[in-house]
Amino acid sequence: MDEKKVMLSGIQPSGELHLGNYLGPLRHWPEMIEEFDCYFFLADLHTITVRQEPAQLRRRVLTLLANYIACGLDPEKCTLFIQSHVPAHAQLGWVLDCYTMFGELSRMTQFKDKTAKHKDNINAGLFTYPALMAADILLYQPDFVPVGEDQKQHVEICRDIAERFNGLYGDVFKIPAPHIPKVGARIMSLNDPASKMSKSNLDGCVILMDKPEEVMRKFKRAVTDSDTERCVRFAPQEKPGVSNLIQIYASVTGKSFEEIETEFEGKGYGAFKPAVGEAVVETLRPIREETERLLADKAYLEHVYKAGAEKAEYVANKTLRKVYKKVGFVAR
Ligand code: ATP
Ligand code: LTN
Repeated sequence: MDEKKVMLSGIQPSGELHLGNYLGPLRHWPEMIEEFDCYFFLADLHTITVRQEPAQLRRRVLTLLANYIACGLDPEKCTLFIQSHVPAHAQLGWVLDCYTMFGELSRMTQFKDKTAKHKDNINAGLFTYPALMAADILLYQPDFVPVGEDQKQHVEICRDIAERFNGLYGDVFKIPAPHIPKVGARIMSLNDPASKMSKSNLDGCVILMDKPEEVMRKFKRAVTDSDTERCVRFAPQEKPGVSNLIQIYASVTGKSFEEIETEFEGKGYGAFKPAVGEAVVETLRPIREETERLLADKAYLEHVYKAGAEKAEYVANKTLRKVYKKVGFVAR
């Protein structure tokens, strides 16, 4: 019998992948596929909570899939799929809507942030999004859900929903734990270290597909701190800009904060910023090149997502059938 623990995560194809997405969750995924039974999906159903241009969404889904593979997610060793290809997500999503409380949804930080940003489109999907995310997770009975810090609240509400459902019907769902990396859990914007790196602030955001010149330009312009000592020291409260760069440098080189402080002792920010830029360029180069190669091979990408959907659907439907039976639906 296969005793491997199960792991699942997803990213929205709402824009191009950036360094925060990569250094936060994605970079750690390839090492997990050897050890766990892994499901990684493209959360396109979630993406339409914010208005999208259809042709661009289609393009982004394929780019994200190519990025996943280029980052080391071997489709032979894990299940890669597109959320909308597995109808069970929407089906369980509806059931869980009915076991999720208005009050708990109102407390979600992402809902508050997104409604502030998209005042002209505060739709019901944006509000009930955590119930769909709970369905995404619970269908596969995972032990862990690796995400960045900002998604922790959504994994917690997923646990609450699962416990509520299990409380009523017995042990239907495994209760999953969030898995948040120690370094890189929250990469901040390069031009505003007070807000997280995000697609919605492109200036301070390094895109995985950025050309080396572009990456270097962004790092050279990165906001550092206006303190007088101007030395490379990790102190997130006093020196948020430099500390963010240290986090990035530590993530891509594997060096500790102390080693980095020693390396740049007496050198100041002028030497540090391009060094971080160069390290990031070298990390991203093979990913960008492999993504471009894969995007030119549409037949292969199609093969990957079709095979992935089949594998995912088999597991998801098993859980969905159990849930339908528990709530009292008549089997077809
Ligand atoms: P947006 O930029 O629109 O806020 P996003 O960049 O947060 O979107 P998501 O699809 O919401 O993109 O996130 C994908 C994954 O990347 C999630 O697990 C999230 O926690 C993680 N993540 C996002 N931004 C960062 C960041 N700046 N640092 C670390 N992890 C991040
Ligand atoms: N909410 C996540 C994307 C997402 C997800 C999931 C992550 C949707 N469903 C299930 C982990 C597990 C986001 O916006 N980053």
